[in-house]
Amino acid sequence: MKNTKSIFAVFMALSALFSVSSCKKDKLKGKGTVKLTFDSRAGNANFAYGTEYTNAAGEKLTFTKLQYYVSNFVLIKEDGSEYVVPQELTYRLIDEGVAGSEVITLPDIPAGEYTKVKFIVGVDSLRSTMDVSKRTGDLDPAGKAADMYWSWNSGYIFFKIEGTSPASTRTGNVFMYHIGGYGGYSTPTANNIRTITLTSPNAIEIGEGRAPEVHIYADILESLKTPTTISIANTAVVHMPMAATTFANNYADMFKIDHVHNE
Ligand SMILES: [Cu+2]
Repeated sequence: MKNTKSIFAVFMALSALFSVSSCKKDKLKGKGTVKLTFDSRAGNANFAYGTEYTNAAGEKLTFTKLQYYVSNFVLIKEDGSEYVVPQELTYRLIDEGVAGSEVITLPDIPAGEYTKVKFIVGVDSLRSTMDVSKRTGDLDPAGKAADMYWSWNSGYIFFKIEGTSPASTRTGNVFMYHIGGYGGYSTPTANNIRTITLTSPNAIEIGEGRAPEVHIYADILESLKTPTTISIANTAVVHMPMAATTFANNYADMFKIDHVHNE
């Protein structure tokens, strides 16, 4: 029995070696798909609704809502050359309450080894001001975006977190941070779009017959700190673009590529 097992183990190890070396010999060619997974985290822990965390201000808090927009993906190779993903494919609302919304599959990427992923948190001003017929799917204000749209100033909420905290002085101990503002209103206001460029720890190998997965960590607690520590006791509610800039600066550094599965 032991012998059979070890022979099997040797066989598995050998076949793994062979598949690795044959992969390396394969030239990346044609076009391929890449999958980006936005995995919500709370510091070093997994993020979940109903779990109690402590923010940088030392306050206990529990989340009931997490939704944010990502869009305008660009894939960058080592030499700096870029592949800009067709814009209309890129608008995605990541909703902790909707399983699968955190996985973004981008098709038809020219083959190659990519080392950076660039995107924005939010919806660019051009798309924000387009006719509603050009804002479908995750951007439909009468559909999926209904909860992420300020009808009073024609703009999307880019990032929304809500929950409860004993530190909140609001009724029901609630906190709610609704961050938006694309900077293009008739009266000047904040531009809270943030461009994020992530460097991958290993090359993302894209090509025909491959489907690499880029596993991105989104540290939600980071949106409440660095550069500015948010205290729920001081600020329990934000829902105006001007007041939201602090948060936008905070969420600008909440993402990182933790690892890549090259398959
Ligand atoms: Cu992974």
